[in-house]
Amino acid sequence: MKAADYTLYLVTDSTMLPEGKTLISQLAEGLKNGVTIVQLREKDTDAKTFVALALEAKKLCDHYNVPLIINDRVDIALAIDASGIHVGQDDIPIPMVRKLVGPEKIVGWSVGKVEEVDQLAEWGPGMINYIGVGTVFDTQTKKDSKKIPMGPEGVSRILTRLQEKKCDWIKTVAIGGLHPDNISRVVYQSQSLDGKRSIDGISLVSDIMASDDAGQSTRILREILAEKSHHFFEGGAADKNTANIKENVQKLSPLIHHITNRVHQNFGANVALAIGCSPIMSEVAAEFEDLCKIPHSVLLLNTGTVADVGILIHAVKTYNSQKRPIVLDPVGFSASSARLILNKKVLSAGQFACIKGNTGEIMGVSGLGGAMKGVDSSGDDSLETRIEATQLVAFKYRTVAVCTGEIDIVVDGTASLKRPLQSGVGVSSADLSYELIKSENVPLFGRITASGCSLGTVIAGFVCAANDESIFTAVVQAVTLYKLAGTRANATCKGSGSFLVDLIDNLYLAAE
Ligand code: 3NM
Repeated sequence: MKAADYTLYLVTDSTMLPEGKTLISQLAEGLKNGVTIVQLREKDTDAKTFVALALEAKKLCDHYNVPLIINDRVDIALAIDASGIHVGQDDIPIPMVRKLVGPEKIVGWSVGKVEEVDQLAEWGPGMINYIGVGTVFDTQTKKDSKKIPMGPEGVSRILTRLQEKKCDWIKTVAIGGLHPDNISRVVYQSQSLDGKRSIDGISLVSDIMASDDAGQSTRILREILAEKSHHFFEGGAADKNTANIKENVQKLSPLIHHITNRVHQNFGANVALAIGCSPIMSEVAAEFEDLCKIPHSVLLLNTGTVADVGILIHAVKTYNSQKRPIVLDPVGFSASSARLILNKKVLSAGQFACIKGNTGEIMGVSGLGGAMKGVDSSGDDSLETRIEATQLVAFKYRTVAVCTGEIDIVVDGTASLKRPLQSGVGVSSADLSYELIKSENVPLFGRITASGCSLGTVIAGFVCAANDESIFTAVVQAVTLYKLAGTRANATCKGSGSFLVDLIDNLYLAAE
């Protein structure tokens, strides 16, 4: 048999079949339409029925020259001469499995923690062929699972450790809650930090097994997996000329849907209007779909007021599904454990065109740690550390990351939007290009409310007036414009009150 192809790994489950379908009929549809490897996973079936099913499944898999892996039951795998065996952390230990099945069979292991990678590295080559990395998202399929969803960020952590431990013999599939609405970004975001490894495929159960049309579901999955790049916009908001972004803001008047804290709402609306955009403030989930379908709409998601996380996630999914851009401002990222949990859930829920924060927030999101005093940054990190953190955020979330401070840092993590399967993206986190925006120190920014949040408003307007390829330029231009307006307001104001008014005036004038 040819070397296993892990691109689309189907795990069976006979408890979720639609009426009129059998496990074998669903499997046949899957194989006919592009499933590349199959695992028979029957948790509550007696051995005799399992063997009968396995023999039928094997006949079908052999016909398509696709490997059949048996879950858990080494005896059945051997009895029917399956291609391999898959075991979890609580099953027969891997060295015993390998001893039982011999050197030729494929051995797979479920992995959810980096320490488990250390273990397989210790065993060395010849023990495990691939790992199922999960659970990525919540899944209805494995109801008894105690695993906390790791998100694409968790998958990337596993891939990074595989690289650090030089486990080049191990293939990887991501598993858990994978469906057409999230697979593209899971592949896009799941990368080792050295840029040399992505996942080798995706593994799923319900999307095919519970489908009324398993053939069509498989074809949709294969189409998504065949795409080579990830896109933030459908159709593009504007022409490709990056020199025209500011002009496009005026021309298109983007609708900036703010989900933001109360302190920011009024000021953010005024900033949006000053630069030629239309603001709307809404936390009403029922209208998100209508809002994101309005031409040139963009979502600014500011987690400053701890809102219902379900509403935030719904907003992210809705804007992602319509391929409309989202700017995320994870305010006070780790200021309290409630905020930390909420922000992590939001980060895991979707693809962001831009993630913007102050030093404390960006340090927190990057994983390098960061001191937060309330929602204000209280770290005194060096410029090098701040750049490293911003690069990590840009890389991990494949986004344009902004770290505000005396010198603002903007990093392009979109890496030409390339979305490789089975090979790395080709650039490491430390390779990502960045721009430093130096400006006069304006302490008055810190003496009015919501000045940082309102930079998010300007970024959202500019991102929306750009297109897939020019998000980085749009963000740099937005930050530059905001800082310029601040510097000018600082020169004319009498104190913090008139600074606020002069800032609006100068945004209006600079955006013209
Ligand atoms: N293993 P669905 S999650 C079989 O985390 C299995 O190791 C998991 O089902 C793991 O595609 C899972 O329907 C179920 O979400 C995946």
